[in-house]
Amino acid sequence: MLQTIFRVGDEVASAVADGVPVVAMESTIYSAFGLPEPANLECLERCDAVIRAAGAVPAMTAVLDGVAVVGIAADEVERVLGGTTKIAARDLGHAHATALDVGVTTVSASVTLAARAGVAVFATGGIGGVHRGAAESGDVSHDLLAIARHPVVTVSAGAKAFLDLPRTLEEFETLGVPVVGWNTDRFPAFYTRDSGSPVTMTVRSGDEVAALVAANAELGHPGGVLVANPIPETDELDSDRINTAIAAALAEAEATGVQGPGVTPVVLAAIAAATDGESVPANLALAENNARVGAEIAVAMAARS
Ligand code: PSU
Ligand code: MN
Repeated sequence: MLQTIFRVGDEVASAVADGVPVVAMESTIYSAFGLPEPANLECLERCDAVIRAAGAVPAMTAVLDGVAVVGIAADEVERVLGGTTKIAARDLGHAHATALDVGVTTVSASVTLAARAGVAVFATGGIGGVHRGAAESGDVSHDLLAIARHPVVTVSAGAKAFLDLPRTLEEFETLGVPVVGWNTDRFPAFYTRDSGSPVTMTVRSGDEVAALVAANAELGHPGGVLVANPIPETDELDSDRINTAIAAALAEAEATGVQGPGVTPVVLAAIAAATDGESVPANLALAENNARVGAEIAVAMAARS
């Protein structure tokens, strides 16, 4: 039986102890589940660099040898990116009990572990949510409940583009999660800046997010916040083109009969193929942009405490 269940990397542990801002990151998007090689490593390096440039410390989460880690070290990155088991929050205990070799963490696992490590901000590409046809399939990502449960600010470019975004927003309302637009009153749709749905709250700086978080804590409103950060204008894809690609990708995934956690990789690969690979640089740009905003928020939160 393994003794260690949870480990915080050395650099991240000292940063947390010293009040240096930290930004957590997941590992699923940097694995083959999220991005093809070599774009996955490039994406991680760009996110890492932009967080450091802002004066914060990046902390990727993953499972290694059954141990849930916050703050993967440079010499562990290759192993993590090669991971082929996707780990949501509910899988962490089993991964430990069975001494899983490598597990790549989703948003739900990452916010759970970030909270456990005392890390207040988490940046990703897009979160999971309510799938189209969820009334039939019941496929609603645990990401939503995990964000509601843990006191962590999640920065994302909306949710995965091929979800039912209006229903995802309704679910956040039910769960009591503030969904705040970063310099926008529109909920973004990952590859595009406007999903067609509005958000009811807008923030314009890291200080505003830090003030919002402090106020909710003081008022006893528990859980996290979703900061919806649109892809930069210069990297946005054409919405007709991407929507056509998404429709085709979903049809392709349905034809293969894939279900549950296996759906995303199949759909993302089909979207990349249908956009002649254009979706991949867009994905990198939005992930980097989220890491930048996450760092700004983490710096502002650290300055308040
Ligand atoms: N969005 C993407 N690519 C991904 C994911 C989200 O564009 O790979 C991953 C994230 O790790 C997210 C997870 O937490 O998918 C949600 O998976 P599911 O729908 O199986 O809960
Ligand atoms: Mn799911």
